[in-house]
Amino acid sequence: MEQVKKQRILSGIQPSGTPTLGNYIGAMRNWKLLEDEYDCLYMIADLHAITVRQEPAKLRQQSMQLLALLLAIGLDPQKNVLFFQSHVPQHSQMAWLLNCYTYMGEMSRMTQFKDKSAKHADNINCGLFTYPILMAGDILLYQANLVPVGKDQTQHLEICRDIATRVNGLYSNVFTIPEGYYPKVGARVMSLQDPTRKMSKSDPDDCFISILDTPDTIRRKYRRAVTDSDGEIRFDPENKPGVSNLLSILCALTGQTIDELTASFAGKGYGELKAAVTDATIETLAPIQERFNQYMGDKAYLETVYRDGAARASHLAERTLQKLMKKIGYVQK
Ligand code: ATP
Ligand code: LTN
Repeated sequence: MEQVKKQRILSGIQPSGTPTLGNYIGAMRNWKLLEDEYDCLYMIADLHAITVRQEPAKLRQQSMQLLALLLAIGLDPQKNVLFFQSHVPQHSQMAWLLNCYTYMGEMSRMTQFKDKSAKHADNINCGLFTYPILMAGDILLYQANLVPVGKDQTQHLEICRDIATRVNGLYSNVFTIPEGYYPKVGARVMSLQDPTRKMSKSDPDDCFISILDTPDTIRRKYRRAVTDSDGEIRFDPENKPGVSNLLSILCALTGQTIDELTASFAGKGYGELKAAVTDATIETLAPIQERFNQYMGDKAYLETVYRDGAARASHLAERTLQKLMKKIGYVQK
């Protein structure tokens, strides 16, 4: 029987801290669901991470932890290519080329740039500005069809499609135009302290649940999570962002719908809602944490995974890079 070629998937996560429940619900856990149906590459975006200042020892540790976490959520390194972005030099090379096909005006409209430059006013570097170009290169190098990410990445995906379409228009048939792939619930988990902003791993500690938080910490963080004063459990993100965020997290973790949940909490207080979210979170994270500790204890194995990943990724990336370089007019090596 003729084998149908699987569609390609690429996604990435930055080692800029320990992943949050937002990263897990919005992106990482969906990756596991896709491994049989698609040809998947998952990258630790360590080049992106230095757009914000990182402490060297911490960056190294967070990068290894992230790899162990990808394995701990169940990603099979045979079925998925798991690699560090910095180990595949084609990412930096592609980023330069694409820089020359992207306009300043397009970049200055990016909301993540506006948010991050406000947060890091002392370090508004050029990398922060051109971040989406590096990301576009990540995706286009592998001719990815689908990019599973949280909703906060929609604008970056749009710009990636614009750049790819522009390059295809100039040189014909260089890149596959990728589509975003978003989860139905939990595509944007909000901060526990300011539920009008997304939960982010580089924010202060009490704003997020980390995948590695202990049960006590999880309990404390939810207990202190911001709600409101009207006391009614109802899904209304505009007027009740805190309560709605807790409801969406619970939905995402239990698989129940918002209607089922609000019905089951009728007449109950926020304390009960928080207790339910706490239990569901602890239950979800416990087995991941156990596997994480096992992988972290086996550095030699982690090394074989990332070396093999980089070799496989680099082979694919080189093909696209050479294709584009030839079309641009560079002398072939
Ligand atoms: P940083 O705070 O350093 O910018 P981050 O927490 O935003 O990091 P990334 O590494 O940039 O995380 O993103 C990894 C993946 O997690 C992306 O697919 C992103 O869309 C998703 N993601 C990040 N935050 C959330 C969130 N609050 N809700 C749902 N998905 C999210
Ligand atoms: N910018 C992404 C991380 C990332 C990414 C990618 C995601 C870097 N390169 C390529 C998808 C595809 C983020 O989630 N903040």
